[in-house]
Amino acid sequence: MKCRTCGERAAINMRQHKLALCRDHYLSWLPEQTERFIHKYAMFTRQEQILVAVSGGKDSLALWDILDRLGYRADGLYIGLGIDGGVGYSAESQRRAQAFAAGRGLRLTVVDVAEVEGATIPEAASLTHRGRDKPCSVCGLTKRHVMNRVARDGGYDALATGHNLDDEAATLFGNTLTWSTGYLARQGPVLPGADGLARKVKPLCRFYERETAAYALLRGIDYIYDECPFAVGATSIEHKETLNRLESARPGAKLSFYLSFLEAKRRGAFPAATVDLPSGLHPCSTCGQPTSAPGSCSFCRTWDAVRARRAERLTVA
Ligand code: Q46
Ligand code: ZN
Ligand code: ZN
Repeated sequence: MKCRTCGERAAINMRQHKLALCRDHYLSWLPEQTERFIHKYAMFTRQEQILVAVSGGKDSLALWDILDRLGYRADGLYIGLGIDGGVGYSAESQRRAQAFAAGRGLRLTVVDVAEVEGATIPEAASLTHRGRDKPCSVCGLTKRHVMNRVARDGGYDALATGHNLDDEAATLFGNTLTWSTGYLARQGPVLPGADGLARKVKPLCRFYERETAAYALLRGIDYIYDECPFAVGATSIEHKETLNRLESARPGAKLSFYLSFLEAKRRGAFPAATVDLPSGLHPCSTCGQPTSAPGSCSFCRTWDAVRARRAERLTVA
C-alpha cells in the first residue's frame, strides 16, 4: 500500500476513508482535519484560551499536541484520582502528562483529588453509596466538577476533551438503546457554555480510535497504554465491541452512525425542549457551581458525606 500523496510506503491505511498515507503525510493530515472540524463546528478561535483535560492517555495527549502545533492557546489540566489498580495507574499517567508538558514548555495544572478533597476516588467510592466497588460515578462527578472549577477560575473559554469517534459512537449507541432524548440532545462536538459552565468541545470526535493511537505512536508521544483498571466491564466497552463488529463487516459504519446522528440533530430531531439543562440552574450554596439540585450540588453533598464518614471511622479506630 502506497501513500496517496507521495507514493512512499504507507504507514496507515484508513479503509473507511479509502486513504493510505505515509508517516509524514499522516502526521500533517490529522492536524489539518482537526483544524477543519474546529472551524466546521465553531469550537473556538485562536484568540480564545483553551483548557485541555489530559489523562496521560493517547487521545488527550494527541489533542494537546495538535492544538499546540496548530497555534492554539491551550493549557492542560491533569486530575490525580489516586487510582492504583496494581499498575500505579494514576502515578504513571501523571508522570506522562507532566513529562509531555515539560518537554514542550506547556502549562499544566495538576489537581490531586486526595489533597484537595481529603480522599482518593476509590476511597470516596467505598465510603458512599455511590458505587462501592465501581468508583466511576464518584469519579465522573468529581472530574466534571474539577474541570468546570479550573476552567472558570482560570478564565478559560473552552474545555477540550480527547473523546474520539469510538467513544462518541459508543455513547450515542447507549443513549439510543434507552432513547435518552435529553442526553442525545446534548451530545455533539460542542456543548455551549451556560451559567458559569465553560463550553465543552471534542475536536477529535470524528477520528477513529486507531487513528488517534497511530498519531500518538508516529508522533512519538509517550502515553500510558493501560486503561483505568475500573474501565473493565463497563457497558461503554461492550458497546464499543458491538460497534467494532459492525465496523469490520461494513467499514465506515461507526462514522456514518455518528455523522447521521449529527445531521438528524441539525435538522431538529432532538429539539431544545428535550434538553433539561441549562434552564432551572442556580448556584450551589457551597461551591457556587451551577446545579439543578436545591441547596448544595451533588458534588458538594457527596464529598461532605465522604469526609464525615472518614472522620467517623478515624474516631472509632
Ligand atoms: S470513570 Fe471509572 Fe474512568 Fe474514573 S474510575 Fe476509571 S474508568 S477513570 S473514564
Ligand atoms: Zn506520503
Ligand atoms: Zn457545590
